[in-house]
Amino acid sequence: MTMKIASAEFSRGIKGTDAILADGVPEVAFVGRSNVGKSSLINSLVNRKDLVKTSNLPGKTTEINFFSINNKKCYFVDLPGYGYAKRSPKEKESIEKLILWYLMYSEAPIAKAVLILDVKAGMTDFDREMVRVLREHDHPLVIVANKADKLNQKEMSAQLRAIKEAAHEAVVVQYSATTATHKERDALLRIIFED
Ligand SMILES: Nc1nc2c(ncn2[C@@H]2O[C@H](COP(=O)(O)OP(=O)(O)O)[C@@H](O)[C@H]2O)c(=O)[nH]1
Ligand SMILES: [Mg+2]
Repeated sequence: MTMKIASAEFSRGIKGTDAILADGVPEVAFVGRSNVGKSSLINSLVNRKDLVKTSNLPGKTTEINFFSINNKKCYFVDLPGYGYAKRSPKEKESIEKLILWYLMYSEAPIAKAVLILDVKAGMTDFDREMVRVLREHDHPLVIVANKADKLNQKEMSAQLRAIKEAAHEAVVVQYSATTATHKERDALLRIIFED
């Protein structure tokens, strides 16, 4: 698959079955709790400030948003963020259901699932559930421990160890969507696009 990202554009937002899922384009799925920096991470990877809307008001997106990378060499798929405290229980449930539907039943050709965490907060219960579901459905997983700029090296290694253990030794990469250099970004892209 692609590694150098030459173009990125919004394709479509979906709330359930849609023809885009069957067009044969491999998908890189970005999942994570609301406010962990998922949108910022995608913007950092495609080297754009505002491809994906970021906000200090978390939890606004309730659709699965598809972004075409290099004219449909692959899609970056931005899933709605879960765990936003101010949502009603009913809204929370419908978002979790949408995410689980996409990962379990949509038959999307998921080449890689990128689980984003706030490294300071670590793994939540639904993050653990995500890891379990991704494993069960053989979706290759990489965990991005984002907001690495917030911890010193000692705190970082303790958090990374705890995350790795909770995620049954999954691949965990530390990252900062705010401060990543081009070199760090390319290193993460290489991991995302490797088989
Ligand atoms: N310090 C720091 N803040 C970040 C980082 N990534 C995102 N943020 C901030 O976290 C907040 C939520 O980011 P956003 O990308 O909208 O999160 P999303 O809800 O997961 O899509 C925003 O205020 C971002 O500026 C990071 O790596 N370091
Ligand atoms: Mg977002």
